[in-house]
Amino acid sequence: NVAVRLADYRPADFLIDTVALDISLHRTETKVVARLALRRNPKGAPGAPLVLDGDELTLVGVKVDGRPLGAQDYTATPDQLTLTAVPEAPFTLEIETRVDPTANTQLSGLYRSGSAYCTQCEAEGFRRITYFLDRPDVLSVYTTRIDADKSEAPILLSNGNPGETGDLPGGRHYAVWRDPFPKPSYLFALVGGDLGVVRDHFKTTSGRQVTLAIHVEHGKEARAEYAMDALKRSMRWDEEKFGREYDLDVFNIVAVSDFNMGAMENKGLNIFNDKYVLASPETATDVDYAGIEAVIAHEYFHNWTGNRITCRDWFQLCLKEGLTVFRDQEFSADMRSRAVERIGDVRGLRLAQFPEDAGPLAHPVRPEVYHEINNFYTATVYEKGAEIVRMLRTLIGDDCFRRGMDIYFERFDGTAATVEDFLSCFAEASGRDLSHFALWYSQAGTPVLSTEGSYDQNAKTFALTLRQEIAPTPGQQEKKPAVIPVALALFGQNGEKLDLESADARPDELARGLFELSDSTRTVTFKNIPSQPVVSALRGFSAPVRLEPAPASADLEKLLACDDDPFNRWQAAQSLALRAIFARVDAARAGAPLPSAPGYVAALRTILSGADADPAFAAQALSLPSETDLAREAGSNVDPDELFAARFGLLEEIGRALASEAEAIYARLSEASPYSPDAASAGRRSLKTVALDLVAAGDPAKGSALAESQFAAAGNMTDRLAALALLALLGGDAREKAFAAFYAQFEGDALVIDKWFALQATIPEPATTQRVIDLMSHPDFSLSNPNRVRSLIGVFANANLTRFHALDGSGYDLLTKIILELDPKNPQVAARLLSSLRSWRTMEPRRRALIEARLRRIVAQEGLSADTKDIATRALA
Ligand code: HT7
Ligand code: ZN
Repeated sequence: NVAVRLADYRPADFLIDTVALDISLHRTETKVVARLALRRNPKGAPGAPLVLDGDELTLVGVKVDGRPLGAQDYTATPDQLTLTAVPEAPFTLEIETRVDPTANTQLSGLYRSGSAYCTQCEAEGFRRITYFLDRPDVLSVYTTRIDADKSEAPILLSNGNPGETGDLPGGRHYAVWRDPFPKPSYLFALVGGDLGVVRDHFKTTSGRQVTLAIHVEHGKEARAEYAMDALKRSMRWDEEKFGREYDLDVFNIVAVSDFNMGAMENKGLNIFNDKYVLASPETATDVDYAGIEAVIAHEYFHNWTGNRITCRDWFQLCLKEGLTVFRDQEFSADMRSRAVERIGDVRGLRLAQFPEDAGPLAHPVRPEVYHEINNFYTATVYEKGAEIVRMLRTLIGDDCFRRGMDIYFERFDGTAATVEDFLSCFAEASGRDLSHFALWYSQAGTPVLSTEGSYDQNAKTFALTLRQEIAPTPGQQEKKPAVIPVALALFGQNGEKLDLESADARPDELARGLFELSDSTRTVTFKNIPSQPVVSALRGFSAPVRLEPAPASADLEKLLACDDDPFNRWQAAQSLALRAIFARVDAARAGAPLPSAPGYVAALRTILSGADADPAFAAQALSLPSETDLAREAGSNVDPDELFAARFGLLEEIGRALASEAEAIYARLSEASPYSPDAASAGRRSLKTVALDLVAAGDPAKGSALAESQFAAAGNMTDRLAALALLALLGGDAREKAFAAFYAQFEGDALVIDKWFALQATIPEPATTQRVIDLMSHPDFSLSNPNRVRSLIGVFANANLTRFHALDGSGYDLLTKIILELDPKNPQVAARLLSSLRSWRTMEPRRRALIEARLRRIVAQEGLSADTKDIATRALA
C-alpha cells in the first residue's frame, strides 16, 4: 500500500449529493445498482477525471445520464473505476456491480454472519459494495431499496427512516429506507435476515417519539433487555449533559456474531458484535454488563460526535473517536462510581496505550501518515484521544468546555471537520490560545513527569519543581514540552490537607489545585507549610503521563490513608505493590533472600477492614498489578518468569498475612442474594472475588474447596467464572472437572464458550501451549470468527505472559502459524493479533531474538496482506 499523508489532503474533485441504492440480496451474487447525483466540486481540481474507489468489485455496467457507456468511455479494475470525460454540468451516474457476500471473509463490505446479510463500511468497506468516492468528506443523502428472499430475510434494514415495503414475485420482498441526513459512505449500513426483535420507545425532550429496536438471534430477545435499558439511559444522558437529541424516527441495533471490532455507529442502524448486546445473569459477567453499557452508549453518542459532525479525512479519526470515548467514559462515571470508572479507564490506558506509545508502533493521536487505515484504530487514537479532551476540560473548566461543545455542534453540524475546527470552538469559549495545547495531537510518546520537593524548615516554605521529558518516537527525534495540567495537593504529617499559597502560581491555580506545566520545568514555592509535606501529584490522573519516580514508601502509605483523591489512594497502593514486587525481582536476581513487604501488607489490612464503605474501590486497591503491568513498568530486559514468580510470591505473603480478614469478608459477601448488574452489587462481587483469591493465595487447599463450592452453587456467571478462574490457576482434578462441567452446561452458547476458551488459554503452565493447539481443533473453535480468535489466541498472546514468551519459542511459533493462516482470510484481525508483539524490544535478549526471527518470517511471507505487512514492517523498523 502506498503512503497516505495528511499534508497531501485535497478536497474531492466531485461531490455526490444523492445516492439511490438498489440492492438485491443473494448469497453469492448480490446485485447492486447505485444511482449517484454528481457534480464538480468547486474546491476540486478543474477538469480532473472522475476516479471512483473499488475493492474486489465485478462491474456489470455504467450509465451517464441514462446512457450506457461503452468500454472506451471508462477504465475499470476491481479496485477503481475511472471516467475521463464526464459532463461539466451536474449528472447522474448509474453503476451496476455484483458482490459475493458469502466469499467475503474479511468482514468488510457486505458479508454474511450466520444466515444474515450485514455490512461494515468503516473505514473503506463501502468500496467493496459499489464504486464510490469512498472518503469521509463526501456527504450524500441516501435512499436504499433492498430486496431479498422473504423467508431468508424477512427483516430488511438500512439507515434513516423506513419507507415503502411490499412483496415481489418469486417469494421475494422489498423495503425502502430514506436517510435525510447527509452522511459519508462509511456510515452506510444494510442488514437482511431472520432475526428476533425487542422493541421500545423513547420520547425526546422536544417531544419526538422514537421507536427503538434491537435485533438479535431468535430466542435471545430476553438477553437484549439490558442493552435496551442502556440505550434509553444513553439517550437521556446526552440530552441532559450535552443538549443532544436523537434525530430520526427509528433507532435500530442489530447484533451479529461475526464482527471485526466491538460495534459500528452507522446512522440510525448500529451494528454490534453480539458480545456487546447480549447479557443475562447466567451468561454474562459484571464486566460484560459494564462493557455493554459503555459500547451501547459509545455508538449512540457517535450520532452527534461522528455522524452529524464527521471527519474531514481519516487522519482526524480522533476527532470522533477520542471525543466519543471521553463521552462514554463520562456516561459510565455518572451511571456507576466515578472513582472506580477513572481507575478502570487509566488501567486500560496504561495497559494498551502506554506500550504502544513506547514502542515501534507509536504514532501521534492525529497521525501524519498511514499505509493501512485499519491499523490506526488504536488505543492512542481512542484512549489517548479521550485523555486530550479530558485535559482540555480540566484546563478551561466545565462551563467553558460545555460552551465550546455547544459552539462545535452549532457551527460544524452537517460538515466533515478537523481537529483545528474542534479546538477553535474551545479557544473561542475560553478566550485561550490553544495552539501549544494542540501539540498533544501531533506529538507521539508519553511524557515523563517528575516532581522534586525541597522543604525549608526555617522559612516554612516548600519548593516543588515539576519537570517533563519525552523520549524520541519513530520519526520524531526532537520533542517539545507539552501543556500538562498537574492536579496537586499537599498533606501535612497528620494527614491534614494544606492550603496552597504561593507567589509563583496564578490565584486560580492555587484555588483549584491545578498547575499548568508548559515548559520543561516549573518551580512553585509554597508558603506557610508547617512541616515537610506529602505531595499528592497528578490527582485523578490529570494528564496521560508517567509520574516517575513514585513517592517514597512512607509517603505512599500516608497518601493511602489520608488522600481525599480516590485515584491517588489507589495509585499509592499500586506503587507500593510495584515496589514490593520489584524488590523481590532484584533479590532473586542477586540470589539474596526475598524481602517481605510489611508496610504494604499493613496498608492492605487497613483497606480490607474498611472495605464495606466502598467495596468496588477496595477490590481495585487490593488487587496487585497484573503481569502485563509489571512488564510495562519494568520497561526493558523483561523476563516474564521472574515477574510471575515475584508477583506470585508477594500474593502468597499477603494471602497468609490476611487470611482471617479475607475469609471473613468472603463469608460475609457470599450470603445469597438475587443477581442485579448494578454497580454497587457488582462492586460487592468483585470484592468477594478478591477475597477468595487472597484466601487461595494463603491456603490453596482451602481456596480450592471454596472455589469448588462457589462454582457448583453459583447463581450467576460472575461468581461462576471467578471460581473457575481460580480453579484454573490452582490446577489438578478440580480444574478439569470444572472445565468439563462448564462446557456441558453452556455447550452451544458461543459467547459463554469464549470464556471457556479464554480461561484455558491463561493457565500459567507449560502444557497450556499444547492445550491451545488442541482447542483450535475443537468443533466450537473457528478461525473465521473474530470473537473465537480473540478469546483463545488473543488471550494466550496478551494475557499468558509466561507461556506465550516460553523460552523454547513455542508460543511465538504458534502465533506466527496462526497469523499466516488467518491473514488471507481476515487481514484486519491478523494484523491486530500481530500487534501483541509490539513491545518485543523490551524483552530480555533471548526472547527478543526469538521474536525478531518470527517477525522477519512474517514480513517475508509472499502475498501477505497490506494490514499485516504494515504492522510487521513498523514493528521491525
Ligand atoms: N467507528 C467504529 C470503528 C469500527 C471499525 C473500524 C475498522 C474496521 C472495522 C470496524 N468496526 C467498527 C467503531 C467505534 O469506534 O465506535
Ligand atoms: Zn467509536
